[in-house]
Order: sequence, then structure tokens, then C-alpha cells
Amino acid sequence: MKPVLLLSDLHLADERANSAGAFHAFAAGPARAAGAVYILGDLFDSWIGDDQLREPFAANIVQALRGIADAGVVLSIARGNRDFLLGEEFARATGATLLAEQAVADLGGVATLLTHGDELCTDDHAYQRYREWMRDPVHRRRLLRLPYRLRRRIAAWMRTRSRSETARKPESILDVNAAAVEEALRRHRVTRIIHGHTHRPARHELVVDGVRCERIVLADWNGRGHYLEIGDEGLRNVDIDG
Ligand SMILES: [Mn+2]
Repeated sequence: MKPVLLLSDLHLADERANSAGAFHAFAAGPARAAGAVYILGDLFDSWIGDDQLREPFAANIVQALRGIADAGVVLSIARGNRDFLLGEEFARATGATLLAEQAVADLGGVATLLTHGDELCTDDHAYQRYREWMRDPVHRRRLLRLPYRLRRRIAAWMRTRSRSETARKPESILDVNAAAVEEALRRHRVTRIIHGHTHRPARHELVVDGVRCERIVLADWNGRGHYLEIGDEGLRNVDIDG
């Protein structure tokens, strides 16, 4: 069986050349030999609408994604909190399928819940309120109608605000809530969840209703790339240099 590769929180941006380099190495190499590639959100550090496709940096990344899909690899991309505005035009340009917020996929014979994971951070009430507002299609449409340059300024302002708020919030409320994780596993009747968002890569074991379950948190990219490979020999974390 060809391996399944999962990655998240690449936060690709013009000013992060090493991460972009690692991504291009990934797209030209291991990704093309995979059976499926899942990008679980925050591929881009910011996405302000599919008209961002005309930016040279974004166009390069999209071309690399297209190369993966054209190699016959099933490419699936979840929206993260930074790139929740990824839309149909982006999907068409890349040949990727945009995943629902929570999606179940059979990965190496194990039904696995895939999500970016920010919806599980329910202890961060201020963030969840913001998230609810942004999820409203009316708010999204209104946002997307604003001129491109204005959206870019808003996104920059939101990134600065998010950084300062995250810095002042206690560590504990920025992680997933245990009850929210259990509830998600129960609702989808799965024993494994893979997510990103928290930038706390780990493999956690937990017991839900007497059943052993597993929660895998993918690593964020910080100058170096990372992906999780699920293959015949089990799970393996792989680093990619930019
Ligand atoms: Mn995130």
C-alpha cells in the first residue's frame, strides 16, 4: 500500500522562505509517491480570498499542489483558522478536495477523524466567539466583498492581534479540551483523531467509554517541514529541510 501523508500548520508566507522551500521539496518528492496527502489546515499563514491566487507566492504553492494531484495522489485540504477563506477556486486550481471541518477517513484500515482542531479548544471562550462569527456565511460574504488591499490590511491586523492575545492567554486554555475530544470521537464512532492547530506535536492515548483511543497532534512548520506517514510499517514522523 502506498503511504498516506498528513501535515498541518505550515503557515506558508512570503517571508518564511525555509518553510516554502521545505514545502516545494515535499511536493516534488515524498508527496508524489504517496497514495494520499492530507493537509489539515493553516497551509497558508493567511488567505484573504481566492483572489490571492494571483499573488506570485500563492501561485507557486498552488502549482506545487497541482503537481501532487496530477501525479495521481488524492489530495485533501482542510481549512485552518488562518486560511478559513480557502474556496472553490483554490480547490479547482490545485485539484484538491476541501475537507469538511470534521472528516472521517480510512487511514491504513483505521477510521480516523481529521480536523484542524481549533473547534476543540473550547476553553478559549473569546476565540470560540470570534470563530462562530467568522463561520457565519453572511459575515464571510461581506468580508470577501471588501477590496483586496483592505482585506490584506485586516488580515495583518488580525495576525498581530492574535499573536498578542495568544501570548497573554494561559497555556492551558490554548490546548484542546478533553471533553470536546471525547465528544468528537464518540459522535463519529472512531478511535483515532489526528489534528493540528495547537503546535504541540504528540501522540496521546485516552480511553473513551472503555475503548482505547488515540489522539495524534501534527507538528507545525517552523523553518523545517514535518509530516506524519502512515504506511505498511505503521506511523512515522518525517522531517524535511528547506
Ligand atoms: Mn491553527
